[in-house]
Amino acid sequence: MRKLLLTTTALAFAVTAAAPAFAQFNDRTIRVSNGVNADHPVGNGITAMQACLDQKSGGKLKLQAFWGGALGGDLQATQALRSGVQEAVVTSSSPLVGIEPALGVFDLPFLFANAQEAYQILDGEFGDMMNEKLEAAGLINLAYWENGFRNLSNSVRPVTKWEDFEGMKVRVMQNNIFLDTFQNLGANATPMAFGEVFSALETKAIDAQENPYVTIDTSKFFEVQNYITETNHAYTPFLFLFSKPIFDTYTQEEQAALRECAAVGRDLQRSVIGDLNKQSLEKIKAAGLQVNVLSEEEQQRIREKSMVVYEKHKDTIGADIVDSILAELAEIRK
Ligand code: TK8
Repeated sequence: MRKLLLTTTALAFAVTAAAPAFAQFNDRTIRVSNGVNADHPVGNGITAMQACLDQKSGGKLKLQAFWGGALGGDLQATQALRSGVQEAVVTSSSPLVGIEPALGVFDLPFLFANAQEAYQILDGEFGDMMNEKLEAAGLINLAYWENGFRNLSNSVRPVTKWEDFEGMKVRVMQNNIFLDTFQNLGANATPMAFGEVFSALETKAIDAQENPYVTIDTSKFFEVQNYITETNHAYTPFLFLFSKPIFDTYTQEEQAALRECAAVGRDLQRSVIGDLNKQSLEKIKAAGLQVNVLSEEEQQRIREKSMVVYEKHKDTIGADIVDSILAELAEIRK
């Protein structure tokens, strides 16, 4: 009897060991869209994430990236995820405040002083809490990638103090906090989807827009602008969102691989974006644009003038959310 049991166990082990490798993975094509172009640092992240998925799934989980808003803008693509007709999108948080108002906290002007603060908040309990809210809206945030600190470009005049914004037609993301931040500075702020920005700048329908240097470079905005002002007025995260209706049909192993590899892509993207922003700024200067860096005093003036936006939007975002992130930042800065 004992011999029979040993033989059976050995046989069971042999069968398991011989089971096809990656049996818990299915051949899947994962469409992931973004509004920026493939030469943006998001492209670096996608490449690193795919290499990780190849190793974990034996090549069964394949990312199919769509660039330049080919599958629609941030909000449109995100809605497609919620209805289960698209797998993933790398989107800014800002256009999604209609889905989850708490995301607006990231749009408060001058909230983060540097990227390290942002990473600590996003990758910690605060980011997890936000992810729970997103999951309740049918969205799995696999990781916080980096859009980055936003700077102004315009075609009409140098901006070296907030009064220079007076009457300037500035495109902002579809988000009332950004709208109020620029209206409060005297600008004529216009909410607009990212995909419409280049042609609006080119036709002078708008004078200005604001984005990180890598975006001003890779989306070619610098080709139709004359002035840059380094304002660092807000840090926007990218969300690597996955459709919850689709994610729930994946095996535990597939879900774990996607989460782990999105974090690998995040870390790679964050590690290169600093240098790529510097390279983009050099390219923008070489193209002949005049670059102004706001003085510390002027940044402080704009920061103080913008604080009214916190009060105006605190309740819409959630007073507990705003108080919590400000308390965490105060702790980090001690
Ligand atoms: C790209 C956008 C962009 C954002 C904006 O899809 O809309 O200005 O900064 O990166 O998400």
